[in-house]
Amino acid sequence: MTTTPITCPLCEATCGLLVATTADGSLKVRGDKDDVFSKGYLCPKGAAIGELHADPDRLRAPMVKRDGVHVEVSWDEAFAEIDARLPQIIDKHGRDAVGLYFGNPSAHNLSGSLYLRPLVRAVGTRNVFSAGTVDQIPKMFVAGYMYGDVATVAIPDLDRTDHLLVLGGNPLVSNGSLMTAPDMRGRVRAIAKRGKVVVVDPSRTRTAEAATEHVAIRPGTDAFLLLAMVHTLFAEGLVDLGAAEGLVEGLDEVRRIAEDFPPEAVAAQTGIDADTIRRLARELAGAERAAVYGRMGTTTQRFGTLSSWLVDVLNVLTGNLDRPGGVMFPLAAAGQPNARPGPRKPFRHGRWRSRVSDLPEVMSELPSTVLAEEITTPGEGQIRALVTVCGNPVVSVPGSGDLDAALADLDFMVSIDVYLNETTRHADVILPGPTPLERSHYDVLLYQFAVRNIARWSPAVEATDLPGEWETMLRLAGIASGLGPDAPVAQLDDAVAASVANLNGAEPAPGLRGPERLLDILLKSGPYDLSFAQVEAAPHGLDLGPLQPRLPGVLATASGKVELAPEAITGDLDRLRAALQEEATDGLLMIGRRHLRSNNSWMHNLGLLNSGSNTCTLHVHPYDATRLGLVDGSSAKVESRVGQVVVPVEVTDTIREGVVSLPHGWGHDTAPANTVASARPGVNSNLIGDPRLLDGPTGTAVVNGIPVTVVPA
Ligand SMILES: Nc1nc2c(c(=O)[nH]1)N[C@H]1C(S)=C(S)[C@@H](COP(=O)(O)OP(=O)(O)OC[C@H]3O[C@@H](n4cnc5c(=O)[nH]c(N)nc54)[C@H](O)[C@@H]3O)O[C@H]1N2
Ligand SMILES: Nc1nc2c(c(=O)[nH]1)N[C@H]1C(S)=C(S)[C@@H](COP(=O)(O)OP(=O)(O)OC[C@H]3O[C@@H](n4cnc5c(=O)[nH]c(N)nc54)[C@H](O)[C@@H]3O)O[C@H]1N2
Ligand code: SF4
Ligand SMILES: [Mo]
Repeated sequence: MTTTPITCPLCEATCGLLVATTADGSLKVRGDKDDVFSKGYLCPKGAAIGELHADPDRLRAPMVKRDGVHVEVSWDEAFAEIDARLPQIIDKHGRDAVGLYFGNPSAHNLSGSLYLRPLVRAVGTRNVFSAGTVDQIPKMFVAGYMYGDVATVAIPDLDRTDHLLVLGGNPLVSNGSLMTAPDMRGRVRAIAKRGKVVVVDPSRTRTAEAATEHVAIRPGTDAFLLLAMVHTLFAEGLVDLGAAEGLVEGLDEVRRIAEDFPPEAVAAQTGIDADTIRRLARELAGAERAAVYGRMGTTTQRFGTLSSWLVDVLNVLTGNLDRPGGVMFPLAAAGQPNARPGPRKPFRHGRWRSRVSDLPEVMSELPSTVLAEEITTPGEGQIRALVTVCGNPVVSVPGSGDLDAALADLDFMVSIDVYLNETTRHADVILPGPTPLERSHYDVLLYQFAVRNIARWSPAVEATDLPGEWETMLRLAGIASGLGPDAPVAQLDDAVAASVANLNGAEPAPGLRGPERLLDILLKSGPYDLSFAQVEAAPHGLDLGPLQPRLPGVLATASGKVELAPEAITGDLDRLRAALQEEATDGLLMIGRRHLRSNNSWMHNLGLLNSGSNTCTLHVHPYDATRLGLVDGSSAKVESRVGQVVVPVEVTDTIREGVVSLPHGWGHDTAPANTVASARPGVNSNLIGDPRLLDGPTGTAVVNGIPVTVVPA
């Protein structure tokens, strides 16, 4: 039996696992107690990594669609097919005729995090989309304008804080996001024991249960609550910038903005009484070390940017920015833009706009909700071919019905993906990659958001015939660059390595290739002067210590200061002020939820996970159930502006009155190849997700707070 320590690539927690392989090929997975970060923790998904590896429905050869049916072909045939069809679309219609969508697992994949950029560059299109615009973009937009770089996100210093205020996050189930930390349960409980954990959420989640206080807010109203807290801090003389004193621009403007939002003015909209709001503000200011943290419920809602901004404003006003136990800026060992020496260009957005709906680019991406219309609306710049990488937009993006139909209209589609699913069924060519046990790993992206500074590389546990996804991306990039299907991968890779070496000013060790060579360059040019050889020699990881203060050097704004009131953000306040005048209606708002044993849309094909309480049901409060004539276990029809679904009802007082919740990532009835998932398919919540409901500044989709009607089915 051999035992290999690996990093779990299934979520942002980056747990260390021990994978034991016996002579007969069977696998055992447990948490790695020696791991410097996770210390033995794992969740049910990590435990199912062996089942994922062995899933018989997983693609193990390229597929080409012939007469409407996907058949296995050789790699050369697959690339020949792409070369016969993609370049001619580019020649005839230009590079913007190719759309590119990359999904969540690309950020959890060493090939994806290092070789996606060369692919994007080779395709050369402005029509780039990702799961980020149904996720975290407002947080990164705010980081970009406040601190100068989208990756300069202030992370709660979980292990030293005494007071954690969580808005719209459920880390006990999600295992944390933009806050990389294994064992959230343990970490959150430890804070609750030594201080306070307050969870603001329309649903009494597992995190809320573990907290010292739960505040059941009305969906979409966090910006009101947070502004009223800011108002209280100024009104009661509680503002104290601490370490950020002298480094902050725009304090007076924030004070002026908050004047219009006394707690009494927002109580009705938020559903939180004025005394509670004042107390939350006082307790936050009074805590020795406190951190405010917002996630999906604050980013994918109608005021995603304003809410995300106000989270950081509160951290600044209470002196918690950049102090131990507050929110801090991690210093990753590799690839962190804000650790690069020399002047860096401040972030800006809107350098181009989407063709049909005129929405701005953010981080060189357009909102995924416009992908369908960009495919179906004729004219110059229409998308005629699509490349998806690790993405399932047909399930993940609001307006799924239209997108599903639009993909069928494309002239050509290629997917780098490991399943024949709701999205890839439209692909003319599918190119699969190795399983998490068949590839090496290093979390280049996630360590930039970790609550401790960590470096850890892990090798493949098993050999495979499949090419690495970096090789596939390079071959695709070669075709898009007009080099044909047979350009030698080694040469393409040398060119990428040379440009990364040039940009970062470090030379890789001889003999390395692929992701490890790039990683070596990034580690050598990084702040700890590490090398690939050093991380290779530390199978349980290198602990680089707790987060350290990084102001002011971490900033890249034009002023060199923290910009507390950037116009790109405050420009959305008129929309917020108008919303404050809206009459509260008794209409229902739908929000999402995650289950411990789901992972967005793609792990429902594992029997260990798709079972028991992991169900696609509509949570309805008992009061609403009675009002609407719904009983537990019955079926309800949920309808929005764009569509309807029929779903089983689960009556529960964990959800606030006036709110219903439906998990996303289901609706596998159109993916029969995945036998487990399609037998227990659930419904696709994004069939009722409205592609026109967007955050103002960023165009990020609203998946939390969708107006719906619910009736017995
Ligand atoms: N209504 C609603 N919608 C949501 C959300 C919500 O909360 N509510 N959440 C949003 C969020 S936060 C996210 S991140 C998105 C996710 O949206 P996506 O990233 O589009 O979807 P995933 O479900 O993560 O699907 C990942 C795809 O990658 C494939 N895959 C898995 N592993 C690999 C691999 O190793 N290599 C390759 N090449 N492919 C792989 C899977 O087969 C699947 O097709 O969904 C968003 N959509
Ligand atoms: N088990 C599991 N883990 C996952 C995933 C998964 O699908 N399953 N997905 C991964 C991904 S891609 C991501 S991005 C992360 C997301 O990580 P989280 O953001 O922690 O996860 P969510 O469950 O979406 O939490 C959002 C919370 O916001 C609440 N909410 C909804 N509307 C509002 C609102 O208007 N205001 C407030 N204050 N709260 C609101 C919801 O009730 C919910 O509890 O999880 C990751 N981890
Ligand atoms: S918490 Fe995330 S990283 Fe840890 S075992 Fe579970 S899926 Fe893997
Ligand atoms: Mo996500």
